[in-house]
Amino acid sequence: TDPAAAVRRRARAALETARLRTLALTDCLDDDGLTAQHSPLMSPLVWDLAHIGNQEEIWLVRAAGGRPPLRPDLDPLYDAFQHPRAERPALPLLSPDQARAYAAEVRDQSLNVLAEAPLTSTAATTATPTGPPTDPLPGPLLDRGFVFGMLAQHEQQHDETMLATHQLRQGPPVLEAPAPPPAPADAALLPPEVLVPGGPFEMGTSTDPWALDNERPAHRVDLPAFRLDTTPVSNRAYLDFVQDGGYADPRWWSPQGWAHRQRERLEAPLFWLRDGDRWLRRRFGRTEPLPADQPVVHVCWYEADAYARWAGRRLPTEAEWEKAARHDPATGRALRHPWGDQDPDPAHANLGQRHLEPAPVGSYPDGAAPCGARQLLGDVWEWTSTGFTGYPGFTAFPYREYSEVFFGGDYKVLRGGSFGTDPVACRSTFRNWDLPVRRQIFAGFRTAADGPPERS
Ligand code: AVJ
Ligand code: FE
Repeated sequence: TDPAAAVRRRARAALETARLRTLALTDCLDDDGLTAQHSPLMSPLVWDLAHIGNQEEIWLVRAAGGRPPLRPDLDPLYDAFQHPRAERPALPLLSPDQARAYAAEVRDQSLNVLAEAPLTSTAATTATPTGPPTDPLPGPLLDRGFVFGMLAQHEQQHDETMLATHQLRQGPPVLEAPAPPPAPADAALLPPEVLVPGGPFEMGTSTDPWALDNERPAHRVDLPAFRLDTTPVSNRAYLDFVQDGGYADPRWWSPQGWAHRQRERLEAPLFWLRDGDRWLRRRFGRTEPLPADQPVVHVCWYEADAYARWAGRRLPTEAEWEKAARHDPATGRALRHPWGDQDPDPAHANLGQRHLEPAPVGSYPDGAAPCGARQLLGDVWEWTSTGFTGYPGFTAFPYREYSEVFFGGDYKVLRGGSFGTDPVACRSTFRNWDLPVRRQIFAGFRTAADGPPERS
């Protein structure tokens, strides 16, 4: 078997899967729905669509493929750093039909690059100097198909952002998906927390060919024992916090969190509605009873942090989360996914927008980690206590604006992916980040506590 052929097959499938999803998320609205701004936090969907094409042109067609530019005039319009989201509707953007045609034209070129590019390079992908986007870096970009994986992940990340835009949008539902399966019989019997014994583990990766720069390099981290919730915090548990007056008691909140709660008058997660003594939620255009056994979603970091303090616990650090999700004490190895190195399938995790909501807590026994924790991947992104920074030895690749410009700790790390995250953009090393006030992402959390002291 030819390893380059296998890379080409995987790359083509990942690009095609992403494009089908992009089109499904945009073809379901008319031109007004695509050009409107549904929230000041989000771009018009037609911006995401053309930006997906433009990034693919810049990195795949030009930088990796060495092909001439198609539409260099579009670069400034679709540069996320030149125009804040709130200002994007006023730009002279491509129309929906023009954006679709542009993305399709770029994709034709990409498939030519994929067919012709040499993919067998063994060049190290970890430590490559970063240049401006005009610098061609075809060797490292093409190594084991990295650039194809990078663009498939980029498109899927924007698809998840577009899904969040759909959730913010007012109006009748346009998205459909079957409900997730009910919780397995043992969900109610699970211990509330698992113990992760102290000791070193391998954090990050130097070998995963499609891992992004901020996941690199692999490094040893030694952690004391800790305890971690077996599952994400449920709506039922979170409602206890709400009904116990958690939003009215500054004892549970960090000073910044309390100031934010006051300023924004937060009373409950985003999209929750009180109806007498019942709680409802809005979900993709429908209003429905709050499902008590699903993970809470649409909470900001400050809310997660306050809940944890109320519960007498804390958020896990990013390193704790990754150790729980990867470390196999039987072998000492770091796994790619909690269940092992196999690609995710529907029995492992709620990923890929197969459902439009999280599955009940305790679901997916086949996806459990060696420590016994469930649903570490999929369902909801999980806030950690850690500010986003580079690992020791971090090198930006291929551009500083993917992650390096967000380092410094203002952004909090989220782990694990949501029901709206595609498997290509989800693994136990994958790092997401957002500001501690953000609630429109599909984020929940689980809590942790210091473990029992080690016996020596
Ligand atoms: C990794 C999800 C924080 O959407 O802002 C997309 C991904 N970067 N285009 C974001 C991203 C550039 C990024 N997140
Ligand atoms: Fe982007």
